[in-house]
Amino acid sequence: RPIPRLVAVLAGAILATSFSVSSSVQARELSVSTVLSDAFPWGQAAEKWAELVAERSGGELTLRVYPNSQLVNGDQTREFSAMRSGLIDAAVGSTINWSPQVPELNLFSLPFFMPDVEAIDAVTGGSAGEMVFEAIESRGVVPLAWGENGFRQLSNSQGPIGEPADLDGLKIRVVGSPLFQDTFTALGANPTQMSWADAKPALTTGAVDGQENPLSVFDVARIDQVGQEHLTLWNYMNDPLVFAVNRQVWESLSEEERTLLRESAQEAGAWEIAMTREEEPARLAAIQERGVTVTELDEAQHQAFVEATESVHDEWVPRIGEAIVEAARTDMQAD
Ligand code: X2X
Repeated sequence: RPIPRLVAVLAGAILATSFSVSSSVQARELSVSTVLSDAFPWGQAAEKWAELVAERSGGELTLRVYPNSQLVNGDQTREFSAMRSGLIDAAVGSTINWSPQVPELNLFSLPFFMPDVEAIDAVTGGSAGEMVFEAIESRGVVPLAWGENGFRQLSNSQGPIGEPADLDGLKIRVVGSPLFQDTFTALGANPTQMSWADAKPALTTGAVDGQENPLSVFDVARIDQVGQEHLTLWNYMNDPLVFAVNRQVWESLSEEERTLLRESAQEAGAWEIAMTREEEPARLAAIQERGVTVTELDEAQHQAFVEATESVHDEWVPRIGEAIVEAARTDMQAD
């Protein structure tokens, strides 16, 4: 049976050729840094990305997630620099933690600037979002997609906070750029910058009185167990997450791999954003069941916080860039 045999040989040769072409770039593993583990939506976003990439590349390209800021020895504000320099291949990182190196990212930390998820979506999906991605790209890192850590709420061990005066003299743990120092100083508090790794111990010993984080973080990390009995829902800011890759790594990938990596990041991000938002009501209920008192602000109380933090806008809008802030305003109005 010479003919079928020849066909089989030819088919084999074609398969072998295409196999060697697709594996000419050897199976490759990229490191992905996150601050929070997969006990949190943030870590789950990175794991989802890894899962999709492994599946779609048939194992040719894989992502290995390193949570708890371990690739930067716990110092989350160095994650961006480590990714830029190639110490880390990729990351799913918070705008807060990257803002020391990318000042434009402080856009999201302007107090009371983006009031709800519609505003966040209008900005990340609008022209301001594009400008922010360009700002990241101009600093040697390729941004691929958005995720979300969530609206950050204020907790403390001392008493309910319903107006700026209630923050008077409270020691509040903050992270990120000096913008947070300015916000909490403007509110009359005493802010202290420290990493997430140091935050829980500092809350436990009472070295600080309070902190701010999304409900998912408060819930999963059981912040109520370290004396944080009072929670104020003030939606003062939301930190989006950004999926990104070191530029040299990006350039070393094939067009196919880049598309795969980007589309998987976009899907994982959309999935995580939806989940984070859906879970919030149940998380709030769980937190309340544990005995945490929850304060919601009425319009006048909200306005008092807005006015008390106006100086932060005056100080930071020029550093972020008037054009991006203006673009964000337009994006939110168009929404
Ligand atoms: O450190 C925090 O507060 C956290 C976990 O929310 C961030 O990384 C911004």
